[in-house]
Amino acid sequence: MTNQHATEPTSDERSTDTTAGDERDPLFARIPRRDFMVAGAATGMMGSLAGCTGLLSGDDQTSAADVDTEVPPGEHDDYYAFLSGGHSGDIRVYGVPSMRQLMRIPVFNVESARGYGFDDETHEMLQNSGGYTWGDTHHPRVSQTDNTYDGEWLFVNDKANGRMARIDLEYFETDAIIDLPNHQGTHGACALMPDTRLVFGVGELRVPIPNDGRDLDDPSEYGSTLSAMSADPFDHEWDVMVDCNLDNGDSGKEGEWFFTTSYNSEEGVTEQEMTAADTDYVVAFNIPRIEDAVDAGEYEEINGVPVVDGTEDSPLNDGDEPLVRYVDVPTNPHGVSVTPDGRYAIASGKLDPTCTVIEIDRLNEVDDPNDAVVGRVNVGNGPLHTAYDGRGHAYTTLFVDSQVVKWDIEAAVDAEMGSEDPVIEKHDVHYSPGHLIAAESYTGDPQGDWLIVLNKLSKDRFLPVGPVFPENDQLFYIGDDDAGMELVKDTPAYPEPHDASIVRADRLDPASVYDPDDLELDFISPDDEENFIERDGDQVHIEMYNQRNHFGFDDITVQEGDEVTIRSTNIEQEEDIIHSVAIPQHDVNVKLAPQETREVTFTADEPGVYWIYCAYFCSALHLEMRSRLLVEPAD
Ligand code: RUQ
Ligand code: CUA
Ligand code: CA
Repeated sequence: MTNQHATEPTSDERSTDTTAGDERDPLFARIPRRDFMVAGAATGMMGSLAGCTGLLSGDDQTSAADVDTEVPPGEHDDYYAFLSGGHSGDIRVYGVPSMRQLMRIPVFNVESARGYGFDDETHEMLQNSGGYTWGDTHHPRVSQTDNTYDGEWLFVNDKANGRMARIDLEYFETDAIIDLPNHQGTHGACALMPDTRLVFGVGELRVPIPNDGRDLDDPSEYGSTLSAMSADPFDHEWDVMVDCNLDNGDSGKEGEWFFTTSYNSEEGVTEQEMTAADTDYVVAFNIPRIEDAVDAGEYEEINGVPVVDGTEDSPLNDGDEPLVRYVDVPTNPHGVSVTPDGRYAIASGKLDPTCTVIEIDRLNEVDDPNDAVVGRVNVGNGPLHTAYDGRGHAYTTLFVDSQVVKWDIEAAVDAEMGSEDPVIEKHDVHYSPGHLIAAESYTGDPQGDWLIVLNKLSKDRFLPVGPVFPENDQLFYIGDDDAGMELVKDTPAYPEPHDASIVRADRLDPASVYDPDDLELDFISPDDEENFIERDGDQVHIEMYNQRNHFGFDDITVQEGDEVTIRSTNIEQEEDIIHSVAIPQHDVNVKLAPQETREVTFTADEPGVYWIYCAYFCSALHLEMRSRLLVEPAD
């Protein structure tokens, strides 16, 4: 419809660029798109042949074989990585460095292996948050205490429907979802550091607020909001509204500032309009001041949410203590992340080859927020996201160049604006990386050993599987600054992971069996008199336990048209023995981990015999673990 932006490759260009890894000479295929000036032509070429266009000489390159990513049978990984599943709507749990996928946690999707969305509780949770059958998870963030992962919660956004979800990391299950009524598309997600006092969802798409039919074709009246939730209980507290759009977000480390990018300062609705200006914003929200405004009643209630006016012309932004500050940064910035020491917020330029460094303390000192910009480093084409190793280095993905660039943060502050000098090394990735994440990069103390780069394309990397390719999540070892970044693993991933959080394994303490006290429903033990079938009109209530190798009842007889509720408990004490209650042709699929109780309600609308079976292979007599639902015809 509109012209391709100059810095975005057309699909033809991109395919030329990314076939460079095959038998064609990678050097010459890639050279026009590569930035060798940093390294000087000679080292650049050598580096490129080794897959690395860094300042390091070829001799210093260690091969991947020097880094041990093998986790032998029977041994555990050092880290958990939580990857968002994108439009799969889930979270994937990997072990690092093995990159073995350990588990998936359904969030916004209905998922049959875990019975998620089938039992009454999870079904109602999805229904009560909009009733959608899918979501688009991008940014999984683990709760922190004192800027360190505490292993309690994981929060993630739904870019599709404007929601935020909370995952309980004791049970690795989604336990709450909030529908954010003033959002159409929640993109960024992050908690307020250092202690996860609030959780933020960043509203990306500008709409009329409230979006009730007013101002349909008057985009100047549209806005977007930053939504704040309390972590526990997980409740929506307030929104703050801006005129521009909001994109990614990250928190300062001191509980004061929260940062988002905005790529649509133009308030446009077409690609051309949204890329018209030379600069857009990093939007800096002063959280204590916004909370004071809420406490003082300086808000309008919209869709039941207190909405504070943080627009550029808001009276609340006049004077010495503005609620929201708008810092100009080059064209259509994307990621923003705060350095581990809490000093700087770094925004990636996306359509501009630079990352902008904002000194956070200065936001309270300067009259013009642009005076808080203390550095701008030329990193390469299409910078999207930045991660940290805790040794003063930043790692930024270059979507267009298909590289990761490592650079020195303080050198960027010392260098002239726009300089390439702070760049230390560039390494090819395969291909078109979005996010990257280093171990504990979002905390005050990154571990500095592993880095995962989440590539959008995986041309030529894996056996062909038809026209939909897997993503490629590439693992790098970054623990040796002399050797440079080392690519050690390609990991195919079902579409489409976006961001991730990597957490040291010893910070989590998941349960292997449910504690019945934590359940929503009362646990049923086999000795209880409660193992019963009860009828009230056409409502049948069944309480039963499961254990190897039988259900609480050998058969259950109901009448055609009855509404049947089965509350079922897995009374096994032994870990890893899962049972389920599956009923053919009734869409019943409840999964029960040891000591778990769930309930499911359905209508027995067709007379006949229906075998109730257990879908998890739980014992040698798993196939014999069954019961009959007998539906008698109505007369
Ligand atoms: S942002 S497109 Cu994480 Cu790069 Cu969602
Ligand atoms: Cu229980 Cu199979
Ligand atoms: Ca723009």
